[in-house]
Parts: sequence; structure tokens; C-alpha cells
Amino acid sequence: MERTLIIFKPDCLNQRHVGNVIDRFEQAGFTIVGCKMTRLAPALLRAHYAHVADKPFYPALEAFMASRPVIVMALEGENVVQRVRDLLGPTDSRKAAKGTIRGDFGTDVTINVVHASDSDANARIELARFFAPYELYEVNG
Ligand code: IDP
Ligand code: MG
Repeated sequence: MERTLIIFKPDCLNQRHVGNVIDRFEQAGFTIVGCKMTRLAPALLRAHYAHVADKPFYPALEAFMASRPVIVMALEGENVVQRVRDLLGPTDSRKAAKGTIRGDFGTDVTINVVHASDSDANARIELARFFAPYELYEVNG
């Protein structure tokens, strides 16, 4: 069993797509093992997006991600990291196929509905960054 970190980005909440996205995760058989609403502080965002922090688009990305409280979620399932990435589609929503979450609900390359971890190693790091151990649950079924 594997876990991954999901962030419902501001556009997902503003456009009221949270239920639709959760439905796709549940239909795929994944289990919610952590969930909360939170504001993402600049320092946390710089750590989370360290791999793009020196890009010209970073200030706009940080402003977007801090523009309202978001929902962070931990999902568990077999091969959940890769399977959720497949459900999302590519980073650029305009290039994402219909039927994918970003293809159906996303706007562009920045405003793209959901963050999901891209590897098991990064999922462990990201889950520890956004959740205290007591906020993650052992769930049966
Ligand atoms: P991912 O979210 O598909 O894993 P990453 O390459 O990890 O994509 O980039 C993190 C986030 O940074 C993206 O989800 C998107 O919001 C933003 N981003 C990535 N590339 C660009 C770009 O070229 N222009 C503007 N924003 C970008
Ligand atoms: Mg990424």
C-alpha cells in the first residue's frame, strides 16, 4: 500500500469541483487517510515548490496557491502515486485529455485543479510537510 499527497488548488475550490474530484478518487478505489483545510504560507510553498522556485512563473504560482485556504488530503491505495497522476493528466490543463481531471476542470499550466505527488519518495516527504503524524490515520476498508 502506498500513500500520496493531494492539494485541491484554489481554482478547484472556487469553481466548486472538490466533490467531483473526490468522486474520481473514490471511484478509483482510493481511501482518504487524512484531510484538512489550511492556508499555505509562503515558506511552506517555497519548500513544496523548491524545484520551480527559481522559475519566472514562481511568484505568480505562489500568489495563486496562497490566494485562499485550500484542502490537503492524503490518499492510500495500491500504486496510488502513479494512478492519481494518470487520473490528473499532464501539468498543462490545455494539453490534458478530456476525461482527465485537469482536462475536464483545469484552466491552463498554472491553474490546474490539483497537486499530486510524483513519486513514492516525494510523497513521503510531502505528507510529512503537510500533515503531523497524528493527522494521518490507519483506516481499514
Ligand atoms: P505538476 O503539478 O504536474 O507535478 P510541476 O512541474 O511539479 O507540475 O510544477 C508544479 C506547479 O507549478 C504546476 O502544477 C503548475 O501549477 C506550476 N507550473 C509548472 N510549470 C509551469 C509553467 O511553465 N508556467 C506556469 N506555471 C507552471
Ligand atoms: Mg510536481
